[in-house]
Amino acid sequence: MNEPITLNEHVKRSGHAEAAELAIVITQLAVAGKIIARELARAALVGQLGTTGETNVQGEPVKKLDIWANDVVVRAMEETGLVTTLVSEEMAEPLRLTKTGAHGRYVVCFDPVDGSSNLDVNGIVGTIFSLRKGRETVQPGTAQVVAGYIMYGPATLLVLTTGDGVDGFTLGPTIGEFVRSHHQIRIPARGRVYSVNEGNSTKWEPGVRRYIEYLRAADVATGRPYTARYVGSLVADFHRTLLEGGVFLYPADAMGGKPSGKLRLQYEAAPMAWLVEQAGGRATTGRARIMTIHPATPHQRVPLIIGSPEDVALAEDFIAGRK
Ligand code: AFP
Repeated sequence: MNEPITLNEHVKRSGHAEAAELAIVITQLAVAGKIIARELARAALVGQLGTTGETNVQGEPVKKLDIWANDVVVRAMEETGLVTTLVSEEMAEPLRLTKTGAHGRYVVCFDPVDGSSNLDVNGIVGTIFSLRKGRETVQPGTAQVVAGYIMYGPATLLVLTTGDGVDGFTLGPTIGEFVRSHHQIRIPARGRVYSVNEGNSTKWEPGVRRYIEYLRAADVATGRPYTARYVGSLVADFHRTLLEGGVFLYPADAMGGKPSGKLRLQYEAAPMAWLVEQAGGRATTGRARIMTIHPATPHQRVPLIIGSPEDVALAEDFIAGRK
């Protein structure tokens, strides 16, 4: 059993130079997470499921809860007085927060309800967030000062890094506080699970196809075949990979359609990349480290291979033709 410590206290004690400011922003993100968790639990009863009939900047159908949750996070960030700019999956253009004034120091990139295709089937979804300094709306993963996600599952769990390892905080439903439940998470060096949308396998490049075939082949000495797990919600698939090891892939669609994969660099791939690296893992496009990619546009997509260091290295070997 870990020492019972709240999220707020954990961040304040972190020794980070900007701990007091970061605690304000993270606490407000946590407040947004509590409000979203409550709404998810009752959405079917209050007519909040289903789509609005519109499509977002990615050309995907917009769910009612996507828009509602986006607004919750925007208002929570406005209240901090510290955030200059917001980049969200649900907003075509970055939003400048005019109320912030001279104290504004951070850009927040976020996906309010990631995995929203799971909403109508009561599946796990999450909120992903990432803080960078200044006002610039395109910055590499190495510029992050906070990255994390809130996972709305059987329990609501907030997982966070400020550059000093990865910690998880479970929302105590009766006390209404995020309390540290996972201290200094480390990803296993190697896992036994692979996670990928195999429905896309005919579109993958040959190296990715050969890698997945390798994982499926039986070989006791190397712990194969691996088991497959795929939720279709990055937060859920990443969280399992972080705790149990293995590899998650959303590769490029080499045959057209999605040459950069599907996932968004600034508010999906980069925050997960920093988290996994802080836990001892790796994140790559297959050819380049995710953390050092400079986005050309706020909503840029990127192929993602992420997880246990030995599994990700092997995937890179297959893609480079070394295996
Ligand atoms: P949605 O928010 O549209 O459900 O997309 C979720 C997501 O961005 C990410 O959370 C998943 O890992 C990935 O897409 C799943 O994509 P596929 O449905 O193409 O497998």
